[in-house]
Amino acid sequence: MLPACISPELQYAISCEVRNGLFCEGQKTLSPWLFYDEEGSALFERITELPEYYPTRTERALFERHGAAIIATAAGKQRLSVLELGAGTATKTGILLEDVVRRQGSVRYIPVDVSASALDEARISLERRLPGVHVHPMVRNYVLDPLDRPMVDGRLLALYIGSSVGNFSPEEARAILRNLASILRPGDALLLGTDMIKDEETLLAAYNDAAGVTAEFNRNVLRRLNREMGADFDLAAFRHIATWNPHESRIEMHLQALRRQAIHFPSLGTIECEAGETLHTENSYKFTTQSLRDLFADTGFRAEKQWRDDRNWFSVTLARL
Ligand code: AVI
Repeated sequence: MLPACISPELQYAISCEVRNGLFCEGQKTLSPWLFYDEEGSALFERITELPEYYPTRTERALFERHGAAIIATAAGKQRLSVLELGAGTATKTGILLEDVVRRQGSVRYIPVDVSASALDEARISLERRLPGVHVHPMVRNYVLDPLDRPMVDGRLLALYIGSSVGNFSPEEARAILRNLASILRPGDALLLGTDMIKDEETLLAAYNDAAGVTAEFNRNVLRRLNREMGADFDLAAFRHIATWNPHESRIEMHLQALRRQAIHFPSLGTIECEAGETLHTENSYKFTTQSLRDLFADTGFRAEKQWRDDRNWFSVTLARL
């Protein structure tokens, strides 16, 4: 099959990922951002509705219950603008933005994402759904590129929710928060959503759902490489694995080869996979009170207030410099 028509920049980024991650000695890896093509994003939306996948609904319930208090704490007596890292379709954010609009009549909302099309969708849908929300998208790879402080009056509230920070290594997570800290001023705040360590059974079930949606989400990365790189992965020859790594405090997702096979990439060459060998596709770090404290301390933030659900499964923390 011929590679699909995608932008040269995206083609190059995917090609670099594949060359570094699959054409290498040792553990083969693929970065989790590769999951989120159109189909992968739709599959992720389905994951968030699964009975086993508690993070999204737990965080949403925290926003529904404590949104007004979160916004009041962030704003103090000042006007608030809201910036969000990795905004995607910004569904849960709507709850907090409504709280800001209730308080001050309107709000400037700056979603930051690599995908201009996802940002455009978020802008159209939010401005239609929530009068008073004025969306000013910033197209940026917030992991690699320095952020710019947007022009705002009053305080800036930076949202990094959904435990998105958990998909980065502790070093990368620190680099992201330091990048964010560089554009914040005294009085501004960060609201960080993090999934907490809990019993292994609950953690494993969330990434091994009975309906097999997470398995489909995981395997979709191979479908994407077939379509966009012209590779010839046989999806049926890989099985989804999600395990809990207690030493690293993370769920690991892998795709395990069911038989020995060769995969051909027209522009890069051929890789071999042994039977049983895995491609490591995602880490999802889970936090403790202490590891969260360390993350803030290492990046110059001070936690001011935290909201958790009754089971202590998820936390949202408001922190300032
Ligand atoms: C987006 N991210 C926080 C999700 C997570 O839980 O790490 C991605 C995901 N992977 C499998 N299921 C959901």
